[in-house]
Amino acid sequence: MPAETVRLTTAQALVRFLAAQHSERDGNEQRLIPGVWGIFGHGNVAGLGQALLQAAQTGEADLPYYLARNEQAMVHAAAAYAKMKNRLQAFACTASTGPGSTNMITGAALATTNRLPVLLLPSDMFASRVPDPVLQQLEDTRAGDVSVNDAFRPVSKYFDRVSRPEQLIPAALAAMRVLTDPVETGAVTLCLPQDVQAEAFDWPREFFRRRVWRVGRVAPEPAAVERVSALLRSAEKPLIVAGGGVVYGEAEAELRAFAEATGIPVADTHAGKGAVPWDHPAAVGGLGSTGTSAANALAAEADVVLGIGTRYSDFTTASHTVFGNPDVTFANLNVARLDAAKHSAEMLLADAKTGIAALAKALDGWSVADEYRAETRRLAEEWQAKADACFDLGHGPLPAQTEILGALNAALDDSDVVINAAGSMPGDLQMLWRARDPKAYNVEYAFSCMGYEIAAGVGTKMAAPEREVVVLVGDGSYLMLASEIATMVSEGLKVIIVIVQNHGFASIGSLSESLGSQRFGTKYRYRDEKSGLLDGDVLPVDLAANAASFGAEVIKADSVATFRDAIAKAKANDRTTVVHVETDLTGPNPPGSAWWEVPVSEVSELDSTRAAYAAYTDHKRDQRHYL
Ligand SMILES: Cc1ncc(C[n+]2csc(CCOP(=O)(O)OP(=O)(O)O)c2C)c(N)n1
Ligand SMILES: [Mg+2]
Repeated sequence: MPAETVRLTTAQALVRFLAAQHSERDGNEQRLIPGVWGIFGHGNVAGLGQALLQAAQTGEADLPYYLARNEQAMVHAAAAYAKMKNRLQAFACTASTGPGSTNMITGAALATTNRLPVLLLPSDMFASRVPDPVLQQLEDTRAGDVSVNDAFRPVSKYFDRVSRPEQLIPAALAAMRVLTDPVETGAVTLCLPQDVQAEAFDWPREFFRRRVWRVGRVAPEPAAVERVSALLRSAEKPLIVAGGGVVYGEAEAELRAFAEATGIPVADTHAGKGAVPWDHPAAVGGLGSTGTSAANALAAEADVVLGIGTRYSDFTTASHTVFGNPDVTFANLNVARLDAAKHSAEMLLADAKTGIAALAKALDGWSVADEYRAETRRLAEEWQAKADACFDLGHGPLPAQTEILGALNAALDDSDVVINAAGSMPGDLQMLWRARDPKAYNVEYAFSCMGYEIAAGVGTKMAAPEREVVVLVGDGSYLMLASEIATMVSEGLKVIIVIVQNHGFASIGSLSESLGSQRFGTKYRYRDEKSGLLDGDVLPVDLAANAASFGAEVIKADSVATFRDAIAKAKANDRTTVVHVETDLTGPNPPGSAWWEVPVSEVSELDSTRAAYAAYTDHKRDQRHYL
């Protein structure tokens, strides 16, 4: 007997399907796709747009629609949401053909590099190829089936183009499989030609049944546990590197207990911050190029490094210089073989929670020497004294950024979330921010994308309405993508946005200076007639007025004291509040203790560049392959 069918358009079928998907881990079930972000154009207004309207009006599928102002921003909002939800939920994003869709590519790359699930639904050219070329069509002369959407391929963990309605069935199922796979997850792209979206088909009803995608937990192989625990037992100066996998795997309790029992110090990456509270006896803070002196000193001597849920980004390893012991060996606990195998490590393939529990059992009764515990504490306290000094510089006439960060950190509760992505703040935050809650620190630092911050505020507040959400955004990032403040206002999302105004790029400016490039092109200034360079007067750009124009309340501050007052007012407010604070573009920066490789010109007419090149070659000598 033929299976029972229902006649729907491809878009109506997709909406019904998405509303029926769930994820489950540790017995907790939730909607996998809680809603759809979008901006309509001719590519999706009549297809997916009609399907979403019909779902809302008839109640045949529950899939709320959210209107963004920029397609890149809506993907950032989706990624931030998934990050808050430990990758168990993912938003869909629909965009029109051409620019609407290509605007999502940066968001896709961010999601994929950060291993965060987002479902992208770019509209595509007519599958029929009768209207040809339509508005915004690429017209590749070498191939009839290429569209701008092919640019999604390298930035997507799964890519498909639904050229006939029934192709949606395998494509949609594959998309859900990849979204819910902690190893594979990232941006998942289903291209939807505009005619196919509106075309009807007799769908098997079974396609729309309630589905639960089991995320599960991968248990480690006993022999691998044996090998890794033997390696740790042999260590005198072991060090844990805690990455995002600890947070996404909800393994905080296991890691804290393991660190206490064994005394192995824990350094963290951006994605792992907060898994172990900053004042835990084993905590030594951020590792690498923007790490603390405590973590970097321990890394320099460590004989065994246990990476847990980390992808060992270039920042984390200080461009392969931070682990300095000639005999250092690695053991990596990770769900992904890609990461477990890094640095020629002994691999422990498991999720962080089950993996740490297995190691704790195997190492029961074993601990590092008391002297090593004492050394860890001494280094951590030494670092915290340096951080305290950064918070209290009395710098003037404008405050230093570190003082503003210190005041903010002190004013927030443990559960309040801070968001950032690019500029000088991620480095300062990795060194200085004191987090006690793994969800309280949302710094996107795989793609470090200017423009993530405000959009991420939207997604984070949607994911955690009970938490105070604070976006830290530089003036450069603000100028790139501030438009989602309008979305916050229209959705009634209370977010605090702190605009750190320093009239340029503090980050790339100080990097430029250290590389002998004299801060060239890193200030927002009028072009000076004499020099011909952008080093004239400060521009009259008024970001506070700009933020107010979106309907947010704005408070201005120009000192640590007025900033404290502004934050107190912002916390008491019940609507989106922007705190605009002026800081010194030139720091001072917190004390660094590691390198980051940025190549310097090998030949130059400039003395500053030649000096920087000499320093660069010195550092290059410390680089290791970890074989
Ligand atoms: C989309 C994007 N473009 C360029 C960069 C390179 N970049 C990194 S930081 C930075 C300047 C950031 O300026 P601002 O937001 O004012 O922060 P500040 O450096 O002043 O703290 C630039 C251009 C980037 N990370 N992302
Ligand atoms: Mg700036």
